[in-house]
Amino acid sequence: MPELILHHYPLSPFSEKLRVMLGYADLSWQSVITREMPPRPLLEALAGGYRKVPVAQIGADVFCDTRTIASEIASLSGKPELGLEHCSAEVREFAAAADLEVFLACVMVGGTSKITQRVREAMSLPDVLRFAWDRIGIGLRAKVKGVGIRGARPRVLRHLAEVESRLQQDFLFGAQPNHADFSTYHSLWFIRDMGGSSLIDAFPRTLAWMERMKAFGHGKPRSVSAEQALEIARAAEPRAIDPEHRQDTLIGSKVSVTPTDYGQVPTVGILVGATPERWILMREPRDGGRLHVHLPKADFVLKRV
Ligand SMILES: N[C@@H](CCC(=O)N[C@@H](CS)C(=O)NCC(=O)O)C(=O)O
Repeated sequence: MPELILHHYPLSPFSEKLRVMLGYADLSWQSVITREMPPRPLLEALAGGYRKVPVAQIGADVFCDTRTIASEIASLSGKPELGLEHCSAEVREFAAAADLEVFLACVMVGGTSKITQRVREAMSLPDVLRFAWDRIGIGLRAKVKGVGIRGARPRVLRHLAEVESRLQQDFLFGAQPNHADFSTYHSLWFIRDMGGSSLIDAFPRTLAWMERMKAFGHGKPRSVSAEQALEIARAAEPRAIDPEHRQDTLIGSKVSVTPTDYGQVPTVGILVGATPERWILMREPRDGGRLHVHLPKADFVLKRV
């Protein structure tokens, strides 16, 4: 089985969600550092338009969105609790709020001078300006408006109070972590570890849980270039799709799949699979090869092209 390749960048909270998950899963993986904003031509060749990060790849199968990637990590590691499809409705609801509303609130709360300094260190001055312009554009075009600047801090504090009261055991839903712990961790990591915020200091159980999460580390990453990752995809065949996942009436049609919340850039391809949780599109990048791109159904819309 080829290793999972993660396309990510250091400051990205959703990438941290998966890096820590890979640590918990104790997996070896390959790491491709991508830019903080488009253009990312080699990643675009793989994911076909999908503009968010992280993206993962196993051979010629490309996985968009941390929910889809987490299911792959769950199967690779034999830890089903990492895949949302194996979690209860309560866990799924908690993770969904943490990954969207709380994340957007934390990004607003996290806009500290320390974050600005980190962004400045990671990029040249022209790129800092492009980055700011890019994120303003994402915000203006977003379909979810979140809680707004004034509502952000109270929303984060309400979330922290909920997390604190949940932590009667070592993890949010019991003695072992599940997907929701990782969904909750990454935004708090962003404001505390990246942004230097002291907001969490008033929540001792949450602080101790963050340390437990951090202690999982990042697994065993090995750096590869984006070119090598693309070559690995070109040299591989996408994995076979179960006949029961080839029953959708649109199988064989050209479709687009687009996020409905923010970063609404479509991925276009031939629909070759549909599971209860995901769409699978076949794409043939210009320079050869055949890829299967897996995108979640939740918070994405599929249209016939
Ligand atoms: N629902 C997505 C959210 C991913 C997301 O919002 N990622 C941020 C970075 S942490 C992003 O893509 N920002 C724009 C960019 O990097 O171009 C997931 O679970 O993967």
